[in-house]
Amino acid sequence: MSRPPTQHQDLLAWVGQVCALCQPDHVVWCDGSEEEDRRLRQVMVESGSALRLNEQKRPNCLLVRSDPRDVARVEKRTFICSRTKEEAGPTNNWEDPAEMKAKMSGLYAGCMRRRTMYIIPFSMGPVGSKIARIGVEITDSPYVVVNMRIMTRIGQRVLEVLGPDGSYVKCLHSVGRPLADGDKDVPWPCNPENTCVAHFPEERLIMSYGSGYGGNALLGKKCLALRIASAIGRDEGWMAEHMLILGLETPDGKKSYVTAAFPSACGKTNFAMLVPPAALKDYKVTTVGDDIAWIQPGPDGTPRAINPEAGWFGVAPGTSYRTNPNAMESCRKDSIFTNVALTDDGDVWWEGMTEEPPAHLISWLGEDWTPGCGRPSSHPNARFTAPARNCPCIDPEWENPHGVPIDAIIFGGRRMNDIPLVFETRDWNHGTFVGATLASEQTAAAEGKVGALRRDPMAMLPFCGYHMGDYFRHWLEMGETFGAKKPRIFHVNWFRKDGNGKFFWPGFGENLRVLAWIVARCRGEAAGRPSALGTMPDYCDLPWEGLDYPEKRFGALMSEDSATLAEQMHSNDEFFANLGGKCPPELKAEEAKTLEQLA
Ligand code: TSX
Ligand code: MN
Repeated sequence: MSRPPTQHQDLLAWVGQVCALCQPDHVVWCDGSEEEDRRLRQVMVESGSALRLNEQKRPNCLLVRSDPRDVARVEKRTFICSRTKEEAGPTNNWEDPAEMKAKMSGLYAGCMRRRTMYIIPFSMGPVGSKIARIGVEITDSPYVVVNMRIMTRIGQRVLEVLGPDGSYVKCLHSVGRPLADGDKDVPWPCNPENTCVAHFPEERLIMSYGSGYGGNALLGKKCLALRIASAIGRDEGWMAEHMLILGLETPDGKKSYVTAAFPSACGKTNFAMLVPPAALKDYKVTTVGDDIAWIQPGPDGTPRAINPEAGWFGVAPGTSYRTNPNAMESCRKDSIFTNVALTDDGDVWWEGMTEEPPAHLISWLGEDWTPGCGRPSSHPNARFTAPARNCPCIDPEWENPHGVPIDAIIFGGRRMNDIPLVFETRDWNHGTFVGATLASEQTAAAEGKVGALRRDPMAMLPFCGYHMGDYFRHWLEMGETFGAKKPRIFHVNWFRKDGNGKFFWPGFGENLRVLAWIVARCRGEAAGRPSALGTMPDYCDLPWEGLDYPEKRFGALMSEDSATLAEQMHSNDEFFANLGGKCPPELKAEEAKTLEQLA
């Protein structure tokens, strides 16, 4: 083992225990240097785990193909191991912490034999920020190290902030594929039969085994920054949310920041990096984050948000220069591509990247691919890992250690039939109710029926580290903490369809018109009309320069059908009842108030 670069006794003791348990051949403390990154990329290329892409077309980029059985987060094998089942709540898998640790220790025993163990100190949030948190991930996957280097801040500078006795989250990860003497390794080692991702919120500990993919393996993201951080936030009076953060500068030079939570497949990264339409180019959109927001009250109560991450781990299919040029530029260099297709000239391609597919590709499975062959070239959950600093619209304040002030929180869903383009909620409690009842129509048949409404409160269903009822209670309490400075809460729906099955709203850059109204409302500069759902813009309240959108069509897009919406309200009852006694009565009261308005 190289000499430990820290005096932190608790960390050294934990590393010692993990070494004894996992029995790696080598131990490397990651310093975060470029030299280390080059070396690890070389290791992956030489072992056949990664391909170097064309240096002219994609400088400093790798292509990795996972085992086809290891392509997504494993929700069924994700556990919240709080002391009691009651604390984890009915929407999480729970296992007794002692039993889970015993089970995982059995799996970890000797699992790193003939492998190298990497110790990655990382900061979620700008290094040294009071809002940031430190984690240390121990892993046997070089893929995890090179990804963590993009997605978080890693290395020696983090150990310096941690000092001899700072607190940190222990993150243990193994691909779960021990090698016996003489065994040849595979390009993507994993263990799908025994995959398990366990969280111990009381101990601030994460244990992950068997998967090398995304949220199962890059433990700073969903595991630390959402599941563990949500529990820390509850205890300490702040919020860890599954939200993008963006800045809007209006033509008068004023700047506002908003956060937004959307369930999957609603184009969250696209919205975070929205490009205003040409006729409205005096508006400027900048990005602070595309996935996670940590929001804390500043000294005067103002909610201030940081992005705990340092990169985008974005879904590649569907991303193009038309849908998201900023994401395309972000992954032009210094990026890692997972499960996308390889072009004949050493570049990448995925479904939706260009209108015309190349005549020949090597698919994510490593097989020859041609346009008519009937299989997708990339896995639908294929990803790019790209540094946020590469993003042309990155916000100048994105690394401000104090965060950015938040004026509005936006919830959104994919709702074909019932919900208007935008409304402002009545107040914080009503906004919490709207977030708590967030739902979206399914686009993939992976789980359940396409088109079915899937509930995803605050887009946090798979990411809340404790009881969802307690989480709603925490939201209501945060309203009091923020007091007069509390953000306004809005709901948007880009996906309503007309009688002909056509999308009412052009979406993408045109969403700026909605964002402009939201920000103007926060500044007291925009009118609105009361409705059953909240406050809505009239046609004349949105900027229409450069878009020929008929006023009548807008009327239909904004219409509310009382009967349909009332039925929707009643379908909340079952969900709330599922939370046992823990659904705050305030939320039921908001439902009753809305029903009254609809009557
Ligand atoms: O990301 C999307 N956004 C947000 C952009 C800032 N998508 C992509 C689907 C989610 C993964 C959208 N799709 C949006 C949207 O606002 N709206 C739609 C629906 C839509 C799709 C195509 C067209 C219009 C609307 N029109 C044409 O393709 C010409
Ligand atoms: Mn996400």
